[in-house]
Amino acid sequence: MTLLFVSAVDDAEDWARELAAHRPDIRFRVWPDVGDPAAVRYALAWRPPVEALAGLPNLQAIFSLGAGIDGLADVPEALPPGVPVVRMVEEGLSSGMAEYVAWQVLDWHRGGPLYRAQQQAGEWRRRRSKLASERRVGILGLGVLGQSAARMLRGLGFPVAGWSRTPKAVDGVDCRHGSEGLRAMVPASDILVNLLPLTPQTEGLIDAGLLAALPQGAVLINAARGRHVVEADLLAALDRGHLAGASLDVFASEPLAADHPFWRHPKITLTPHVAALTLPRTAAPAVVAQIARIERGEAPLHVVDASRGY
Ligand code: NDP
Ligand code: OXD
Repeated sequence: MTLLFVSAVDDAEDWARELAAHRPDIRFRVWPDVGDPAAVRYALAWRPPVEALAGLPNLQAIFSLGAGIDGLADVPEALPPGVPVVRMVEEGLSSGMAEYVAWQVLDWHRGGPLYRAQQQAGEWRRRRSKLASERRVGILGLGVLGQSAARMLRGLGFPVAGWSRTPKAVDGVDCRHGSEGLRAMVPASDILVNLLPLTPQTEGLIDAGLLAALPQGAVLINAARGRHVVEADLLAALDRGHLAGASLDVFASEPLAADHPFWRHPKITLTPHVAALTLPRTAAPAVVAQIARIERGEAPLHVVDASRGY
């Protein structure tokens, strides 16, 4: 049985080694070296070329190399009909994202950007800081990663609210859903964290209206997808002083163009789409567990629902 690896950006050697450690019987092939097309049962893919997954008569599942499925959804013509697409859910991604969100929330909460600027200027000035319990964090998206971040922030003492499409109950989190829930949560978020999937419903959600509804001096942390944010609206909200800052890990176009105003904006902290990386060491056991489910005749977990778009 063969697993076909199709990605120009992920490390095939790492994946081959980690998968072999758990399932030495799985033949690992890297596209375009497909071998016998009839032997290919699984694909592990990110942005596959249109022809990569065609002509594989026994393909049973396509595992996304990312938690987001835009790397597959953006190339629908490459996905053979009827084959389930499975999102990546694995410990490395969940804890990586919780760490990134906690890092950024704490940095803004404790005045990191201000003290770095003071250090540059050689200025000794002590500022009063709030307690974590006085800084409200709202999370857009209460899925696998949103809940992981929420747990970490609760552990640090922040009051946390979260927003999802359907109703949820998460211990210690003020759970909201639907448009009413969004209207209630945003004005009560001193720090707003975006962990939504990119769908037609969520694209451009973070626009001038939503940003204006945040409290004066709020901060935006976007670790989901760049196209959730209307970039010009974000710049305007920062420049007129309504927002104190933004941490951005993802951008409408990546890599970010060298002349993009985000690079040198004094109120923006920028990272190059590294909030959470799929790590072969922790992700390979997750893929192997999904394959074992399929082999037992069970449906894999975290299958993308095409009608919802995530
Ligand atoms: P999940 O599918 O587990 O969670 C998505 C959450 O968003 C769910 O709570 C869902 O609601 C909610 N949601 C979806 N659509 C809507 C909507 N229209 N209105 C309100 N809520 C909505 O995804 P993950 O948590 O695993 O991943 C989230 C995203 O994080 C990924 O799609 C990807 O874009 C991004 N990501 C970024 C990384 C980085 O390094 N920057 C790394 C990994 C992921 P419900 O619970 O009701 O279904
Ligand atoms: C992902 C990502 O979706 O890295 O996994 O953004």
